[in-house]
Amino acid sequence: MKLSVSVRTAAAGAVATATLLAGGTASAGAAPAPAQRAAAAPDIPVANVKAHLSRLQSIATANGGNRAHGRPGYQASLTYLKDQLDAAGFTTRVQQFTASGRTGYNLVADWPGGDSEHVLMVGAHLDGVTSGPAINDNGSGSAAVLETALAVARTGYQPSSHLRFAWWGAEELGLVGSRYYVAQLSSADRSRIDGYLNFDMIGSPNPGYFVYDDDPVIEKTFKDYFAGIGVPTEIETEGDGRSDHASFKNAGVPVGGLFTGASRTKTTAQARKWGGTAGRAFDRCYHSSCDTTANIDDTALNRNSDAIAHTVWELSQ
Ligand code: DTR
Ligand code: ZN
Ligand code: ZN
Repeated sequence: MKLSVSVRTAAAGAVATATLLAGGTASAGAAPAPAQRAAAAPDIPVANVKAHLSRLQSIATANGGNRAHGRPGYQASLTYLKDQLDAAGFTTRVQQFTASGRTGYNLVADWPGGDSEHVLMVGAHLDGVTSGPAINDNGSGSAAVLETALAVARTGYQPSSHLRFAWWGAEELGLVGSRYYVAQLSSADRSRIDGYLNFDMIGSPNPGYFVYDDDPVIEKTFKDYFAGIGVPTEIETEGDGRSDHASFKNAGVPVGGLFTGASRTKTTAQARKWGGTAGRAFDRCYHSSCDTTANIDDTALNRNSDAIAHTVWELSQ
């Protein structure tokens, strides 16, 4: 499956429509279709994303202090998201699996409509470690993906691609939930997935702005967004194989994603371009009990949430 992009410019002005073509090839010499103005993604209210994080924090507090695989806090987190998605009109399903002797769950939410032969998937792992509420890792990605899905519903967005959102269980045990999901797909269903976008730690308190360097079309879409808001980015080099995009990449699906950093230390050069504190980890609370709602940089969460929406709209038109 190869992603390719055809960019058409409208006769009236340089409005380019980026169309994600998966596998298809435009027939040579065909008259360009009339350009349509690309629908612009809505702003994602960071207050809404933070409200989801507060709920996830409360869920952890009420369930032994964590949202880990096989624990009550994970189930309660999944129920919170599923209720929101059901109310917004998504078709949701909970996929069950076993890991380390405990039952795990993936939450998959399809937005009705779009071409079922061309699916764009957007995901984040919903589980955390047992040591704390896991708000940056990975409440941040889960909440931003949820709010992007809710924005699709709020705006009544009807893209040409079919949109599928997913929240994975047991990522911290070794990408178990996403591996299970991919393994359960028929080869036909796997080939219908044009791309998978992964968001795992996107609100780190001493943030960097990293873009996965996997599929070039997806990477460019993210990098162009950040360039458009004047934020320099770097290629993500730490995460290969360390989050759920690997489950899809290993199956030949084009992948991409964003990351704001974990336990590695921000350099002086990085602090110069991004601000924050050189010589300090991007997230000092990575996998620790202090990964709470206080462990989030609102600007990074806001920028990445808007980048997610922009890229979903851009790649699904
Ligand atoms: N979020 C971490 C996995 C991880 C560590 N570095 C990266 C870089 C890019 C994506 C993910 C990661 C975890 O779930 O433990
Ligand atoms: Zn983790
Ligand atoms: Zn993570």
